Amino acid sequence: MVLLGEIRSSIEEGYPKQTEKLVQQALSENISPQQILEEAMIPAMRNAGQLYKGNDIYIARILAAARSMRCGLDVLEPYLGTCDMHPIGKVILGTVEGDLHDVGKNLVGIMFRCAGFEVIDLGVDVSEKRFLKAVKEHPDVSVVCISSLLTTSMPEMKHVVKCLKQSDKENRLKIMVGGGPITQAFADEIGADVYTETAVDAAETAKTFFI
Ligand code: B12
Repeated sequence: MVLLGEIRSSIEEGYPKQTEKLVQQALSENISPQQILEEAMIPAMRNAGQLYKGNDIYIARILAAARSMRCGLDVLEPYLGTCDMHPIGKVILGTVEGDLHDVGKNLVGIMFRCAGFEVIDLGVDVSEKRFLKAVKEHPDVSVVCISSLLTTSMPEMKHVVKCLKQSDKENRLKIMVGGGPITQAFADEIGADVYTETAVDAAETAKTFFI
């Protein structure tokens, strides 16, 4: 579909305003939000990542791509699900300290909201103290999602999981981890409860905790 191709190029080339307009246009042409996300936006960000990895584009362009993705997601989010119902659970979400990547984390947040969860997004560069404080402030939280995109921030993820487990005397929390370098083996090693490769799978898996 031509319009989906245009959204893809607009994100890859880093045009936030144009992305916003094109996503709006796609919605008004009754293209489903899921299709826009899965067939245009996520592949665009993945492709921009490959180009960046191969030194084919500069950092300014990847930043513009991430900004365009954010703008597109802001338009799409209200259409992705109905969250008027009573939330099925409360989730705390953040990218670990030392790591500023937020595109994947934001997608995780959106997928959880669409699946009917209330999401408390702590943002990026989140220390273990902030995770612990948020868990304490929200005694009804049952899931903590931790994201890491850098191999250098993986030890911090391990630290956060350890601190959360130690503080969770009643065993009420499910700790979910994810991000580019994270694997099932690493999740097992650090004692996380769940690893999934994608944001969609993360939200779907979390729903099973409440059934
Ligand atoms: C965009 C980007 C940036 C942007 C970030 C903008 C932003 N607002 O996020 C900028 C330019 C700022 C940046 C900076 C850096 N980056 Co960078 N970046 C990327 C890039 C190209 C894309 C990441 C992305 O958005 N992917 C798209 C999203 C949708 O995918 P995702 O994040 O993986 O998320 C999916 C899943 O992993 C999962 N998921 C994510 N989180 C979670 C959490 C849970 C709980 C679950 C269940 C699932 C889940 O769901 C998502 C969707 O399904 C990647 C390359 C790549 N291919 O990943 C490099 C990459 C991550 N960056 C890298 C590096 C090295 C850096 C820098 C150190 C570069 C530098 N020298 O300055 C800095 C670090 C800054 C910092 N302290 O964090 C390396 C990391 C290598 C490594 N081994 O650690 C990568 C892999 C590029 C590379 N190959 O060299 N980066």
